[in-house]
Amino acid sequence: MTDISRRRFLKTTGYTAGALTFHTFIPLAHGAEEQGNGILTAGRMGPLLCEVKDGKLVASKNALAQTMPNSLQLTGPDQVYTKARVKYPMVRKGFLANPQDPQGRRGDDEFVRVSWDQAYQLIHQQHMRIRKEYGPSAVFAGSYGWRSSGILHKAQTLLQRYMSMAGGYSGHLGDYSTGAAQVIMPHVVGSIEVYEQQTTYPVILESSDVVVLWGLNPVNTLKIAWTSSDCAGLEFFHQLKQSGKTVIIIDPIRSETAEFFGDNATWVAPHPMTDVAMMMGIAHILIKSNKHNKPFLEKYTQGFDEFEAYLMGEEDGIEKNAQWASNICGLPIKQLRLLAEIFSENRTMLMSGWGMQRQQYGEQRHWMLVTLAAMLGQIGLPGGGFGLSYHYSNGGNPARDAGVLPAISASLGGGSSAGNDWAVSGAVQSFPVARIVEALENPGKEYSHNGHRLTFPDIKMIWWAGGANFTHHQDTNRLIAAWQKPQLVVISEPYWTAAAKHADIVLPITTSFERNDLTMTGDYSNQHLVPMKQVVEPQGEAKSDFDVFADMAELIKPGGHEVYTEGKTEMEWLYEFYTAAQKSGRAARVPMPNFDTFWRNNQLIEMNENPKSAQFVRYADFRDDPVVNPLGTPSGKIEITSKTIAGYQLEDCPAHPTWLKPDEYTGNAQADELQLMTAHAADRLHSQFNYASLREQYAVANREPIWIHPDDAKVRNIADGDLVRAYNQRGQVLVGAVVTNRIKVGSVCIHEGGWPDLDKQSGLCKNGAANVLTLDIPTSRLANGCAANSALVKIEKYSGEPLPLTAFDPPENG
Ligand SMILES: Nc1nc2c(c(=O)[nH]1)N[C@H]1C(S)=C(S)[C@@H](COP(=O)(O)OP(=O)(O)OC[C@H]3O[C@@H](n4cnc5c(=O)[nH]c(N)nc54)[C@H](O)[C@@H]3O)O[C@H]1N2
Ligand SMILES: Nc1nc2c(c(=O)[nH]1)N[C@H]1C(S)=C(S)[C@@H](COP(=O)(O)OP(=O)(O)OC[C@H]3O[C@@H](n4cnc5c(=O)[nH]c(N)nc54)[C@H](O)[C@@H]3O)O[C@H]1N2
Ligand SMILES: [Mo]
Repeated sequence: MTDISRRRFLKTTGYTAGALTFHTFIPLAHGAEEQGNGILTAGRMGPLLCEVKDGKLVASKNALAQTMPNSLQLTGPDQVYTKARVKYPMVRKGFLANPQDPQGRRGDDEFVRVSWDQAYQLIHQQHMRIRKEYGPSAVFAGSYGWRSSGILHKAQTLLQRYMSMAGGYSGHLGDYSTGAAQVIMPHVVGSIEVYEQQTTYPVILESSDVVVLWGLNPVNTLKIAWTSSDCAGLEFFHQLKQSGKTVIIIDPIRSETAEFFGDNATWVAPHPMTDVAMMMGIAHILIKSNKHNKPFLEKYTQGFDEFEAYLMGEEDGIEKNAQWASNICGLPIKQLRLLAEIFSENRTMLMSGWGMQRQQYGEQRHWMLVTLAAMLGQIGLPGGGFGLSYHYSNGGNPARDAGVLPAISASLGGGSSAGNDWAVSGAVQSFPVARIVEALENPGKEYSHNGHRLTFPDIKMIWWAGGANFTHHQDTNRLIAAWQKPQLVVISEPYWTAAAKHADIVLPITTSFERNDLTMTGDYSNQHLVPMKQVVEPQGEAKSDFDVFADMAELIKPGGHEVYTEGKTEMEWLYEFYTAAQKSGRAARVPMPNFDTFWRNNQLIEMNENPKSAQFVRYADFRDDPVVNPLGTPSGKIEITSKTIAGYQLEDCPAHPTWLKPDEYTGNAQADELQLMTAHAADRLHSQFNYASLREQYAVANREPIWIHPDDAKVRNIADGDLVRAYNQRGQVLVGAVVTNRIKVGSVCIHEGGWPDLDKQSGLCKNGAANVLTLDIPTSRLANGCAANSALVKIEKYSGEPLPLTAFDPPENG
């Protein structure tokens, strides 16, 4: 594991200095003949074939040929038929009794079934009252989350479209995924980096000697994509394994990816939250051995000298040498030396995930990673440099020449808009998404964000559609307290999530299997256009978000329904979107049948390969001529020191990459405290499918698993399979012990996404939701990103009452 040696590197990875392996990436097959076997639709996990018997969905599976299995593709029937479905509109009893001045507490009250009309009227009256009394900024419709795939049934956009019609709303900035990276990267390299086409997978297979997976678990995270997966990323990692290239995995957890690579990769396990120190140690070694690329730094970067002075201790008297780094990250000096040597002597691609920037001072991670890559001098060369999206939405799959679908827009009249959901907003005011509880607690408070002074709105109403904020947000107990403040909370959901159970009004929404839609696959590749066909009838009284908000629009003003829908039915919208794609397809020479034929065919359309796109190398233009092709930074170069950030004068984000000691990490833990990691799970998409039968494969003692190192388990007398209580000053959860060498000693992991299920008496979470324990702080006042992976916990064998799990039970009468 951590104890790597030169010999082991050579032996296990077939590494020979300067060796080149040539591989051509083979695109996946169409799988067209299989499509006869079922109804074709799609989800985040890719195009799906659905088997229906007697009007019931009995199985879902991959519709594209694939080498790597994807468990999430099997969840179709569970998604439709789980007992956790919301069947009818429901209202909290204390709210229904007096909507203007509700009694009882959200989360503790009973629910009462009402008709759709009653629910609509209740929401409309209170919404209009609140809007009139407090203005549009009092209505929060940011509604972050991973609603289902599709270009019409986009929950947030549809909510915001309705709210725009009603006169505006408060929205959000950024996301939970890359909150820190997407704000710091524009200062450093002039673009957000995290959602952009990477140097392609074929180029990596052709040209990289060494591939470093720095906090990257693609075997899990490539099971899904934001649009719908084109499934090329998993295939790429399969081929990378076959290629015999040197693969180094830097992660406190021996992840599913590390298991998959087995002897074909080397696992290096630093302490969590210490990568910046580790990278600085490597940087120091490079300078001392004169292996940093001075001509590159001179020509393409700004402010290396200041950084070097800091590294050498001229700023603070502390030299960031290998010994210093080793003390912090827990890796032997000789390993840091070996990494410095391997990185600098070979064509090396530093691929990085995002878990390590979802931490306090998360901005520093990728800033330092880019700095290290700049010192290696390979940015812009085929197969070298760094990449921040290889593990996400198939970021290295080459772009196709495609007919591209537009999508419904949040603004009226515009009809449709292509592009990024996160950016769409008719918001009158917005705040960084992960600061929601801080906002609820502090209406009107000023705070700084990316150099600006902003003010939190005074939120009186929340409508959430398409997100699971009770699982995704940190410090659940603090959230529950703040959640009592608004006068009205509405949740649109297919399922009785914890957020639904803490709402005033819950509306039953269809799953993607119960409505018609369209999607592209591949956020960057646009590889396929897929019909998302309705597979079964809606369950209970479920309606689509589109129908719900169209109905609500009619109450704003007579004729509002027509305005909202622009007079088009579901199928008429799809026809229009498809026709627009057909038009752009014509320009790209993609043959596309007319809509009726396409819809009847029950087949996806594969877009044309483009040999030039397949050879895309990120930053090649910049490297070629930095004067003609400057970066979008003030200097046009890579900013290792940023005058802009220096000007913000932030203690928690200084002018160049800096090692900042986190509040809660192994370096300041008490003897009995452990670092909590909350990685993304293999068999879930966040909280989605926690109710599914896949859970039987990972739950331990019917709770979320907690990974514990044998040494940490032994001193606490915990055995594999035991029920364990994990706790800190913020809360406590019941989890099942997985005692394993696959995690760094001193750390534990509870995967994010378990549904909160708090026991009414003790407050103990019976399902083991990680965020009951996490810290709700901003990464820094530069980005205000989510810092979920920053928490210390204690654990003990559980000896109390065995509490029954109720996470997936609907409320009574539900
Ligand atoms: N501790 C910790 N916390 C984290 C993270 C972490 O690493 N650690 N990661 C963070 C990250 S990166 C993210 S992106 C967030 C994810 O947070 P979310 O995106 O909020 O998580 P999901 O569970 O995917 O929630 C989607 C919700 O939408 C509902 N839904 C699906 N389709 C529809 C639809 O058509 N209409 C409506 N109305 N609802 C629908 C689903 O039932 C589900 O409840 O979590 C964040 N939280
Ligand atoms: N199956 C599945 N796929 C998903 C998701 C899902 O929930 N399930 N979520 C999707 C979403 S919204 C997102 S944002 C992405 C998330 O993608 P990421 O943010 O990259 O995923 P994580 O699992 O949080 O972290 C990746 C790896 O980083 C490691 N890590 C954590 N802290 C540190 C650290 O301090 N140092 C180092 N070196 N490594 C560390 C973790 O152990 C983990 O193996 O995944 C997407 N894909
Ligand atoms: Mo995310």
